[in-house]
Amino acid sequence: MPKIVKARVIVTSPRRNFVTLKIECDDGTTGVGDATLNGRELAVASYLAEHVVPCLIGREAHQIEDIWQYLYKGAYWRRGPVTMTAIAAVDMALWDIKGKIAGLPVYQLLGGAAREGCMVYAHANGTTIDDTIAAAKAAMDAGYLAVRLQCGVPGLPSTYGVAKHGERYEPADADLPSESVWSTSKYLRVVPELFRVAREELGWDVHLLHDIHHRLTPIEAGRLGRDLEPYRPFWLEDATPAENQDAFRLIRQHTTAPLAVGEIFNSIWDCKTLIENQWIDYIRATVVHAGGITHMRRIAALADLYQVRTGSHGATDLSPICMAAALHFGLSIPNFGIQEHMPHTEETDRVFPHAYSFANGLMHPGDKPGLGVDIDEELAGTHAYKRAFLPVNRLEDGTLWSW
Ligand code: GCO
Ligand code: MG
Repeated sequence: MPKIVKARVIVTSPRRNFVTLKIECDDGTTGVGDATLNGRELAVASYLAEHVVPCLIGREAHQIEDIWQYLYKGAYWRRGPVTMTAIAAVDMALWDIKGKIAGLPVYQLLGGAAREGCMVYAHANGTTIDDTIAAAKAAMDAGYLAVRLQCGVPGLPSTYGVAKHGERYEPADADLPSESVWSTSKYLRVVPELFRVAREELGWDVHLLHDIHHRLTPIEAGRLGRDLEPYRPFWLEDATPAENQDAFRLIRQHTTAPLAVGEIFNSIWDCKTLIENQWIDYIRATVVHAGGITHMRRIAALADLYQVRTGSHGATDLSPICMAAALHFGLSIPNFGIQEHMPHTEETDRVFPHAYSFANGLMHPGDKPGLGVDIDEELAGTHAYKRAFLPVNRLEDGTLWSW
């Protein structure tokens, strides 16, 4: 039985910050786990280094469940994004090790492939509706079967989902949080028009998604859902904040547009009421922020009882290690729905060489033993950490709003 002899935390910044846990066993096997929490990276790095790594040394690497329970129950302070991201990193690294020792890709250990690949959705962001449609066409030409549409809101200087200087979108861009301006009434006017034009220009064979990023009240979300129903959206994401899970009951009463939520959830308790009441259709929790593969399988199993499918978060602030883990997970569960895919920068891909691939709208984790992803530590060492924050959002009168 391999014993853990070393574990270290690697912080690197190939165009954006990533935190990685690397675990090493006495037989020389190593495993990697993503521990990145965008804008709060060093909190997880220090939680791991000071409070987790010392507890791992000497443990049997194969005892994934016991180690998970030890870190969860043993901390006394359960849940929360920092704790659950740290546990996720350990969990991913241990599945990676188990796969390498077994000589099998992780999805085989999870029950084998339940489908040919994981359908992924691309991002189409544009300042205008026309730009957004052009970006969606490019994604469809590249083979994507599903596309998320976000466009600028006339009258607002910047919009969620739309990069300022034509760069790839995924902010964490300033030494202190930058500020955006928001108007719900202006936003609610443009989105139905975006979807109307999209169906006209893109046809009906492509799945169209939209992310509201927690900015509406439940009744506003119900109205938007109704307005979009004729265009058959695949989902409306994060319609309203979900700390109060009951908020989704109200949205459900007003629209049949499918609802997705959960990219900021970190445990099964965050989604229990939503799932059991069938107030959502897709659960967006993901491996890195929700306790790893072990806990995500528990969430998926609960969701499956209620015909809720997965639609895991997969923005570029989640490292390629999380992407690999999400694909092994998604390939093996019965109720996979869709997976978000934003390609990483070349710099990031070089630091994290990986076996997963994209073809014909689907992604596959590859057949390398373990997760099929690694970290090039030497290269990682050349990209120094730089503090970066997510933006904050204010209404036009200065009121702080959800970003
Ligand atoms: C998404 C998300 C991201 C998040 C980001 C935060 O749907 O991809 O909403 O864009 O804002 O991952 O770190
Ligand atoms: Mg989102």
